[in-house]
Amino acid sequence: MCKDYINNVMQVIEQRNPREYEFHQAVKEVLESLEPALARHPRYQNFQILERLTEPERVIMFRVVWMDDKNHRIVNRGYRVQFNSAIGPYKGGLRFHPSVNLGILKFLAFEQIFKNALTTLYMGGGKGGSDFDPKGKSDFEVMRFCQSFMTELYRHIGPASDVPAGDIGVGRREIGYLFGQYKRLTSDFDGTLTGKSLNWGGSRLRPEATGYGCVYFAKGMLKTRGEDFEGKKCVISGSGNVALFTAEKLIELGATVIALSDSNGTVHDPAGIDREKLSWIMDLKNVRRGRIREYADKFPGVTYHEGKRPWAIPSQCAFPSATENELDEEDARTLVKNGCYLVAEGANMPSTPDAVTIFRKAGILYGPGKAANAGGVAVSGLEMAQNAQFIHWSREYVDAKLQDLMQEIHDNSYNTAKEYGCGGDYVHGANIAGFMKVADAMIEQGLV
Ligand code: NDP
Ligand code: 2IT
Repeated sequence: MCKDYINNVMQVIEQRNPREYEFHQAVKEVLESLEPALARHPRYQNFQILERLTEPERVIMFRVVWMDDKNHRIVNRGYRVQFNSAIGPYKGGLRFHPSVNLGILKFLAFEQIFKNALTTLYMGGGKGGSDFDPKGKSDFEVMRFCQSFMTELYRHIGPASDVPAGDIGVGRREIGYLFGQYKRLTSDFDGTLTGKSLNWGGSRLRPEATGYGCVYFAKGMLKTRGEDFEGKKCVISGSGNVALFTAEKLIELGATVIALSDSNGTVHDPAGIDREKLSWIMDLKNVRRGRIREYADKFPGVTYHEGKRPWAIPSQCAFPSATENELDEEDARTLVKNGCYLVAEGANMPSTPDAVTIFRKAGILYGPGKAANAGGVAVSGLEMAQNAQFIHWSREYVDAKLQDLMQEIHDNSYNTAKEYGCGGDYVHGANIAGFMKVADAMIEQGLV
C-alpha cells in the first residue's frame, strides 16, 4: 500500500519536473525511507502530505544583469526556491556556481526542509542562487553582481519571511555585498541574512559551524561504538568553508587529516596537515584565492593528484565536503575495502544512491548530510535569535549550543531509526524524524 503511494507520487514528480535529476534523486531517497512511518501513520497518506510536501510553495526566477570590469554586459539567472514554511520562515543558503539550475536548487531546498526540522529551531526550507561564477572575478565584479542580484531578491525576503545565507561560492565577502545592498534598498538593518561579519550582526562560530558540527555529529556516531577520533586517519574532499573547518576540528580532536581537494585535484599529505599548515591553506583559499595544488608545491612530502578525488587514499574516516554526487559506487567500494568505516557528509547529497547502498551493506557508520551538516544552519538559527534581540553571545556559549544541537540531532536520528525498525540507519532516522515534524505542522495548519 505505502509502496504504491510512494511510487505513484514519485512517478508524478518525474513527469511534472522533467530533467530535474538531482531533485528526483533527493525526493526518491527521502520518500523511500519514509515507508515505515507512512505504514504506521495512515494520516500522512490521507492528508496527501507527500504530494504537498514535494511541491515548492513558491519559486522565484529572475534576470541578473551587471557590468564586468571590461564594461561588457553580462546576463545571469537568479533564483530563490521557497519550498516549505510549515515550521518557520524559509531558511537556506545561496549558491553561486556555473552549474546552478532549478533542479539543483530544488533538491537543495527540499533537503533543507528536513535538515532545518532536525535542528529543533523554527526554520522552514529554502535555497537560492545563481549560475554566476565568482571564480576569477575581481572584488568589484562580485560586488556589482551581488548588488544586481539583491536588487530583485530584496522584495522576496525578510527576517520573518525568508532568511538566506551562504553556500558554495557565497561566503563572508558576498554576504557583505548582499547585505549592503539589502540595507540600501529597504533602510532596514535587520537579520534577513545570516553569515554576516561579527561586527555588524554576525554570530560567533557561524563560519566554523558546518565543519565543527559535522565532526561533532561524527563523534556521536563513533561514541556508539565506544571510540573517538584520536589517531584516526581522515580524508576530506573540498577545501572551502565546510572542508577547512572540518579539518580544524578533527586536528583539535587528535585525528590525522591526510587529504583535501578542489575541483581540479587532491593533495595527499601522509604526515598529516597540522594547525600551521592548515592556517597556511586558509590564507591560500580565503585571502589569496589560490588552488589546493599550491599546498603540494609549498610543503615537502605532499603529493598532488590532478583530476582525482580523495577516496582512493586509505583512511578510517571520510568527510565528503565539496558537492553533490562526488562519491560514487566505485569510490564507496574503494573506501570500504581500504578500511574506512565512518562517512560523515559535510556536503549536501555527496554520495550517489549506489554509494549509499554500499555503505549500508558494509554496515559502516554513515551520517547523511541533512543530519551531519545541519550545524551550519543551526548556528544561522542562533544568529537569527541574536539579531532579533539585538544581542550577541560568546564563542563558548554558541559552541556549547552547537555541540548540544548536534548531539540532539544524532540521538533523534539514531533513536527514530530504532523506533521504526531500521536500527543503525541514520538515513531512515533523520528523514522520518524531520518529515514527521513538518508533516504534522502542515496537517495542523490546514490546506495552505
Ligand atoms: P565553498 O564554496 O566554500 O567550497 C566549495 C569547495 O568544494 C571548494 O573546494 C570547491 O572547489 C569544491 N567544489 C565545488 N563544486 C565542485 C564540483 N562541482 N566538483 C568538485 N569540487 C567542487 O562551499 P562550502 O564549503 O560552503 O560548501 C561545500 C558543500 O557543503 C556544499 O555541498 C554545500 O551545499 C554544503 N553545505 C554548506 C554549508 C555552509 O554553511 N556553507 C552548510 C551545509 C552544507 P573549487 O574551488 O575548485 O570550485
Ligand atoms: O546547506 C546548508 O545548510 C547551508 N548552506 C546553510 C544554510 C543557512 O541558512 O545557514
